Amino acid sequence: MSFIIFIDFDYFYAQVEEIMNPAIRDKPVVVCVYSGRTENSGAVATSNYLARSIGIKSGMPLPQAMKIGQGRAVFIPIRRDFYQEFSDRVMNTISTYSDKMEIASIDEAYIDVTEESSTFQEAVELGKEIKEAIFREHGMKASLGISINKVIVKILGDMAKPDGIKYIDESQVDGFLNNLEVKKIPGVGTILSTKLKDAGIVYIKDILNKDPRAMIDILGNAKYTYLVEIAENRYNKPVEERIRKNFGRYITLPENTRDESMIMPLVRKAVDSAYGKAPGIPGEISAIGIMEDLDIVSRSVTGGRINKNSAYEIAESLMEKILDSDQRKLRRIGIRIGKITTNESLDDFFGT
Ligand code: TTP
Ligand code: CA
Repeated sequence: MSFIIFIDFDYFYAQVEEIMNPAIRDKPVVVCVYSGRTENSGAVATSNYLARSIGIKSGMPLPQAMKIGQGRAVFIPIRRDFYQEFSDRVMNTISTYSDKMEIASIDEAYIDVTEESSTFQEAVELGKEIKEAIFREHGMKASLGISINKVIVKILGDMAKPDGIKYIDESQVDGFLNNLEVKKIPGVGTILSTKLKDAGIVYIKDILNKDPRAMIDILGNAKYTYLVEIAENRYNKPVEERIRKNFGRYITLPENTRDESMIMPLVRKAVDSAYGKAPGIPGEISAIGIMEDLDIVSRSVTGGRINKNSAYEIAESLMEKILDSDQRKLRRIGIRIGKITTNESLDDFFGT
């Protein structure tokens, strides 16, 4: 049994533009890809919900969008690198909640929080914390789905839009699947769902009552297997670690505290864990304190090769510096190590 959280940033490109320029927030915002052929040729990349409510949607030709939005909508040329950088920062915040993270696209990620939560309720609390953190630290609104597999969480995340959380625990999954339309499943587009409807299939469970050969004719082997696994609640494709490696470990304290007898053992535990993941000896170590209000404070040292024995002491003194410099209680602590020297790079250095 896994606890999985899916996070999808709402109307992502357009929301980044709103965050950078709050003055446009109350207007329809349209992010445009200009093709350059003529002045207004191109298409809508995405738009905020106000723009969508008046009919301006992704993929729409620009002249049409401009006609609808004339006089009130704001049209902004796309700036992909900027959105990517913004995304990296938000993903980085999310990555502090679990080592098992799959960045699925510029604005979608799955994290497996099974190890971080002893009950489903704790996974939900963690989801709420993540949602708060990405809003607080980046001003970004996101929608979350929380459940036991990647397909269900993605569907829940879509249902949670905008700016919401939806979750269902293991005991509710059967009921959820019973009422789940096949067209809601990721990977089932409009063309396929129309074909399935013609074959008498509206709900995912309908597939189980049909002749497999007829189904495979429509779906192909792979998609048929995929849909049957979902319908029978056997789907369990793991969250694949797809993220830039940073060899950090964050731990949530049992309660918000400044009590060093509670904090320091977890600092040492985080050091153990970070060193356990690293492929060599670090030249840099950082302690991170996530405060009761989710603000983040960090201290680090760089230099030489920091072996694990000295790392405990260094990490504790860094954490003390954080506590000395700040009056707030800590909610989570983290240790991050960097500038790793691997055995291979030492071999290079000595020319062996
Ligand atoms: P989506 O996840 O499809 O949509 P969204 O984030 O804009 O809106 P929401 O999740 O609230 O429904 O797309 C993610 C980003 O990908 C989107 O912000 C812009 C980009 N994109 C394009 O550039 N062209 C497109 O045709 C689509 C659909 C998205
Ligand atoms: Ca999105």
